[in-house]
Order: sequence, then structure tokens, then C-alpha cells
Amino acid sequence: MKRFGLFIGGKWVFPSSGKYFPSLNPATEKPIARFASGSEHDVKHAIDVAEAALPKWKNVPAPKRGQILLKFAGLLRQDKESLAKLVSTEMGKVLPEARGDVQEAIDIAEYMAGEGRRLFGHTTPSELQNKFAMTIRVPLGVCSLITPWNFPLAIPAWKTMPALVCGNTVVFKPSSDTPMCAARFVELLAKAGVPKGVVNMVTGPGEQIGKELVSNPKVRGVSFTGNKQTGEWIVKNAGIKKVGLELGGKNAIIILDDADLGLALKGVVWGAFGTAGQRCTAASRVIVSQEVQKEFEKMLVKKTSSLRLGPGTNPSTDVGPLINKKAVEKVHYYTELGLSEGAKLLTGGKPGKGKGFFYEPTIFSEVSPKMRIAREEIFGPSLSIISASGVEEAIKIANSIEYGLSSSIYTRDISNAFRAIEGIEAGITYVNSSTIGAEVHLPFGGVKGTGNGAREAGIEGINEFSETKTVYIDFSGKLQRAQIDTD
Ligand code: UN1
Repeated sequence: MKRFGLFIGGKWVFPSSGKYFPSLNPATEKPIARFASGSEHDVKHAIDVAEAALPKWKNVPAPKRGQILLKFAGLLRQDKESLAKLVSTEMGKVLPEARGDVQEAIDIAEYMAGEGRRLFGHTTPSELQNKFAMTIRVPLGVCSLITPWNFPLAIPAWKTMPALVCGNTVVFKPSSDTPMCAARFVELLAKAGVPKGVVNMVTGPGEQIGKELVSNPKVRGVSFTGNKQTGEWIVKNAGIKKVGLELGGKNAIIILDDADLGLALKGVVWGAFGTAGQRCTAASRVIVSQEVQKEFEKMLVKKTSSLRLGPGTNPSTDVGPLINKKAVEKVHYYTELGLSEGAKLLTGGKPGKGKGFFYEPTIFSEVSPKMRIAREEIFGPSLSIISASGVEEAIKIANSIEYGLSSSIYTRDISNAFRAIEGIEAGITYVNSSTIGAEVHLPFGGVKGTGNGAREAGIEGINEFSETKTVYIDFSGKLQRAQIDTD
């Protein structure tokens, strides 16, 4: 079986531990390849290499850095089908979604390539004569990028592309569930012309190598997508450096009595069971007006029970496997918890039979906002239906959780739509569309327990990976004192 080392300084190197771990196909439980179990020592080395590569890389003109990203986008495009097959095989999502994962990486690469010719600062008048004032963007330095498995190409690209165009060097730590996608990702970056040492990849258990990635003082920026506990741990261990966090959600779709129920049905099924519910943006709560609840539940159960479980690579599959055994156990734990809390199971509620980490799309009704199934992130195909009397109560329930990533409302009433836009505490609100499907040229991130104010992608992705430098140029040839010599 193929074995991968760590990618440091532009080549594959052996891990100092001499140990390797397998990546499994979640639909078959068969190993795909083996990957290096990196140690703290390896991470230190990768950071040193990234630091050494920094002076040269940050002096490459930004438009040239952008050209390399554009070349990378072209390579992804050329390999789109085989990369999608790999994403589907290693992560489990169905092929159309796996193609979307690759496409999202292409999109951000193209967007950030264009930033190479912008990276705008601003100019503004000085309060003194013969003095010029402006801002420029400068790189942070070495950045640690820690990514999850659910978008094994798109999320690494969301972080790597802005980091590179801004002139940073990178130590990339992908999830241990999708290291094969990550290996392809760094190989293609090298092929596109990213110089040696600019992007380094370390694989291995986060508990062992996370500390060094986050707390090493040479690292000036950390960007992490994953669970809230790890995010809190990062904040405690990072020290003084820029940290960007995206820590999940408990995203709600509100359906009012004036909604197009057929449209809402499509949005709920897509948001809750697309990617087997394994998106930070997945819909895990439906908050529905009492008047239409029964009718909507009937439609939803009918549609959901017709979804076909199977390998993501199989064209007839609607819902692929979960990422690993622990994920199946977690989802099932919440099913049992929901039952014990008094919620009513409408459909699903069981792991799949035979090999593979499958779980039936599961729907609970009669859920109260206080129940744990209505508050905690399950990260699987499990949906809670909560009833509300109208828009105000629905918004209150939507906000009664610790997260604030995505949200959605289905209504034909423009006033109710705007009430939701203004009232829902979330980084993203969709109107008459599901909670998933963010586009790369708009900022992505959330409020409350979802993050620390950072936004990824779009122009705000540039802010995440650069510092603002303020520049004053005094060409008067004399001492001019701000705030004093102004008359
Ligand atoms: C995530 O699950 O962390 O909006 C990212 C979406 C995707 C990205 C999800 N474009 O659902």
C-alpha cells in the first residue's frame, strides 16, 4: 500500500516517529493509503523551514504570486474529475458534491489570484501640508492552517490561497481522516510553482502536534476550522498572534405559514441531509409555524424516507457514509438522547447495516428548544423540528443557542424576511434558500460560539492573512508635529 511522508521543504520526508496511520474509505472501511504520524519535532522543523522560505516569498511581487495561484486553479480544473473521485472515496460525499468541493477550491484560487493585483490599502489626506498618508498590506509571516475533513479540498484552499497571495508561508495540518486529498493538494501546489518551503504539510494526531503548531512563537497566524472545544484550547495556547476560528453551528431554517412549502422542503432536505449533514452550515433545526407544521412534516418524512444510502461514488446514492465509526456512534448517541428527552422520532434513527459508516437520515418532532438535541452540534444527518407561533417566536428560538453560523427563512412576506435578516444572530442568513452553499467571494464565518470575529474568503479572507501597515511620508523637509502644528 502506498505510504506518504511529511511534505517539508518541497519534498516528502520520513516522520521522526517512523510511524504511519491508514486513511479509510468510509463506505467500505478499507484503507486507501498510509500517512506519516508526525511528531512535535517534525512540526518544529516544518515551521523552521517555512520561516526560512519567508523572506524570498514575501518579496515575490503579489501579482506573480497570484499567477501561481491561477496556474494551481488550472491544474485543479484539469484534474477535476479524478480529484472529485478521490474526495468521494476518502471523505464519502456523493460525486456531485465532491465536484463542488473541487470547484470551490478552483473558485477561491481564481478569486485570490486576482487579489494579487489588488491587495488594496487606502490613501487619505494628512492633517499637515506636504505629508502623505496611506496604508499597505503586509504578510503575517508563518501561518498554521488546521483544517477539517468535511471539505477536504475547499477548506484547505480557503485558507492557503489568501495566505499565499498575501505573502505568508504555511504549515498545513489536514484532518487525519482525509490526508490523501491533502497530499494531492500540496503536490498540485508544488506543480503550479509554489517554491520549496512555502507550503509544508504535517500529518498526525492533533493531540500530539497541535500544541507546537499553535504555540510556537515563530507562527504569527493560526487559522482553524473545527469543533468549539479545540477552538477554545487554541485561544488559550496561541499566545499573542492572529487567530481565525470557525467552530460550527446549530443552524436553523425558519418556515412561516406563508412559505412555499414545496420549495422549503427541497431546502430542508438539501441542508439537513446533503453531505450527510456533515457541514458546519448544515440545517439541524427546522422552526416551523404551527399552522403548517403537520402538513410540512408529512411532506418531509415522505421525501426523507425515499433517500438512498450508499457509497458516495455510486451515482444512485443520495446520502453517503459518515466520516468514521466515532461519527456514527455520536449521531446514534444523540438519537437515544432525543428519545430520552421526550422527542418523537419520525423517521430514521439507526446505523446502516453491514460495512461502512452509514446512518439513516433521522428526523425528530415535538422537540423543545431546551432539549440537548436542539442545542448541540451533532454533525450528521439528524434534524429536529420545533414549532413556533410566528416570526418573532421563531427568531427567538433560532437565537436560543450558543452558535451563530448560518440561518435561513422561508416566507413570501418581505417584512418577515427583513425581520429575520436583522433579528437572527448568525454570520449568514439566507432567504428562501437553504443554510448551505456559501460562495467564495463573500465573507464566511459566524458570531457567538462559532468564532472570534474572523471571516474567511471574500475580501475579508485577505484581512485574516495580512496586517495593515500605516505609512506617513513627510516631504516638507522640516519637523512637522501632528496635532500641534496644524494652524
Ligand atoms: C463548512 O462546512 O465548514 O456553505 C464549510 C457551504 C459550503 C462550505 C461549508 N460552501 O455549505
